[in-house]
Amino acid sequence: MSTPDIQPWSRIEFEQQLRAMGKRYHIHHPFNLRMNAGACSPAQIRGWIANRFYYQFIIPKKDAAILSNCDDRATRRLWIARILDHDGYDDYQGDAQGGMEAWTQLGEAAGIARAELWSLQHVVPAVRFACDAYVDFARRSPWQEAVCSSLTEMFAPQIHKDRLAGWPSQYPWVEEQGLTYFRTRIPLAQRDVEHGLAVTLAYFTTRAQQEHALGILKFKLDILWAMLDAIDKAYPA
Ligand code: AHQ
Repeated sequence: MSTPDIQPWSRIEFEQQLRAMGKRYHIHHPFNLRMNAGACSPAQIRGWIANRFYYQFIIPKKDAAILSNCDDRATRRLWIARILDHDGYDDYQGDAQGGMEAWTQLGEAAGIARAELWSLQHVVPAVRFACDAYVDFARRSPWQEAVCSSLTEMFAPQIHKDRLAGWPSQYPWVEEQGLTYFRTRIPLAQRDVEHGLAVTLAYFTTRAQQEHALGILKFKLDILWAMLDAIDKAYPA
């Protein structure tokens, strides 16, 4: 007897299911909880900045992989903004400097020189593997699946707001202008999630496809979680 076709979730239910995955977001990781409580040492903050730089470093490659797989011009016209947001555009000054430049300023504000950060010398193996797995997923997956994996940013505004609220008093030794990245990322994340959700809710339509989308999001949540596992182990004090 064939299994009864399970009804697909409505778009509202599907979005609720996606958002319920937030319980696995790395905002709940012990390292992030300690960071948010002001309990990280300067070495742990610097280690986190230097390792998370590699994630920022691969994002443009990940997004270029999605573009290279995408045959829909309207999507590419929107998606290309993500690369410019990170690599910069026009005169590369002010907000046009790009997220990687802002993250470099975060490093300098915490005492990590530009050349040291960009050397990637501090990136621990498991962070590199997790980030490279994200790029590889984007290269080999249908572009809509890779778009779905970016939806971990549904939960990102809060994690940036926590840093903006906490770091000035918890980590006063990090110069204030270093926090620019967190401030500028919030509206960009909200814009990107709006587009990513529209693609995801429209593409995954059967119940099996919707469950597959949850699995894709779990994969990406695990990437973020594994990065903090590795950073936590590499910087115990
Ligand atoms: O700074 C982040 C960023 O630019 C992105 C792009 C997006 C993607 O395409 O997967 N995800 C993401 C995230 C950024 N910051 C992370 C953080 O904790 O600061 C969160 C991360 C995400 O939630 O996926």
